[in-house]
Amino acid sequence: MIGRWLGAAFVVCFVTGLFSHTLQDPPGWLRDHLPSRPVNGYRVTQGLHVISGIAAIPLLGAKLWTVYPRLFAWPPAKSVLQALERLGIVLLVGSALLEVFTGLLNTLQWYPWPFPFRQTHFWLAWIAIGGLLLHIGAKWPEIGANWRRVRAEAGAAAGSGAGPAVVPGRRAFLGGVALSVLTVTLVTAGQTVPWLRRLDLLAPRRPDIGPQGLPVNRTAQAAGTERVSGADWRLVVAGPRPYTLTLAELAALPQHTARLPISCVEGWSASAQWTGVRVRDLLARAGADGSARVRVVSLDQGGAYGVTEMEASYVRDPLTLLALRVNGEVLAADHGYPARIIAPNRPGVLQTKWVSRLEVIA
Ligand SMILES: Nc1nc2c(c(=O)[nH]1)N[C@H]1C(S)=C(S)[C@@H](COP(=O)(O)O)O[C@H]1N2
Ligand SMILES: [Mo]
Repeated sequence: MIGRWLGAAFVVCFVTGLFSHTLQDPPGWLRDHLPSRPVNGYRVTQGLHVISGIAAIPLLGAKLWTVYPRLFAWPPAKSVLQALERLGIVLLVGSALLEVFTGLLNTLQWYPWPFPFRQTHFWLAWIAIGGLLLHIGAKWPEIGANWRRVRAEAGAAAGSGAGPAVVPGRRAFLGGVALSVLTVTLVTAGQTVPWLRRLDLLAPRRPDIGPQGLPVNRTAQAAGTERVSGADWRLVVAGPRPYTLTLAELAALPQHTARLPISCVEGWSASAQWTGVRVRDLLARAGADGSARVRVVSLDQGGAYGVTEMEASYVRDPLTLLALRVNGEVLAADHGYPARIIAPNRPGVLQTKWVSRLEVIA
């Protein structure tokens, strides 16, 4: 039973994680097919990713608790085949523990290790899922026998009028696990699910706390952009017909408003009303055609997300803006003053703040 719950959590986590990884780092052949709709797609998938990952922690603990004496069985293996199977379990348990541990610490933006988080988390996921498939394959005969036994017992019990045989403590244990999963979910899911917001006690973010009612991951101070002057700032659009705009000129172009979420890979998300110039209008003016991709360069030079690339489907989307305002106000320094990218169905890390340059990629 625990195995089935845990398996479900792992599968949801794996599929949503692959989606997130693909949006952030698309392989060449997928680049032109990334979906810019539904607007809240990434908000939902990444919310599910972090919710199922957190739920997997008590489930993994419970699963290990039910089997741990067998992890240390002696002699370790009676045959080569069994030795291989047990080696697979070492990989599965090790990668699964490391995976939920690194994922949880990433939601806290805490990286107390020397390796890169994203690549490690990605490859561990493949090892864990591969190990899980091998494990289910190796145990398939036992799983089948167990199901047949349970069904036969239930049938016999129905015939005799007695209840099914219950291992003492089983119900209490399962109830305890279910309660743990429910609790950790309810006190963290509010970082993305609006109607659970009031219960959001343990998540590192409340999506409504921050300047202009939105959280901030990288502050202007950390990025060294807190004193950018709107009078001196210029937007350079590089393409077949490059040009430069002042902030006043940018603000004088046709403005559009869209309600779009920031959906951080760490699991929090928040929607806001953004106003600014369509990226496709800015690029068309530079002579780009409808298949253009764009490199977005920020004044934030120290961090990992100072330069990002935007695929053609987002560039074309009329909701993709170089935003100057949020909820009617000029962007706060922490939200990317004077201009930031906001696009639908996209990871927060790519919603580049403090933009200074857009370059059409040939
Ligand atoms: N230049 C720059 N833009 C950035 C980042 C960054 O580190 N540098 N962080 C991104 C991340 S991880 C997120 S989730 C969003 C958050 O936007 P907000 O701070 O306005 O809520 O900004 C993105 N834009
Ligand atoms: Mo983020």
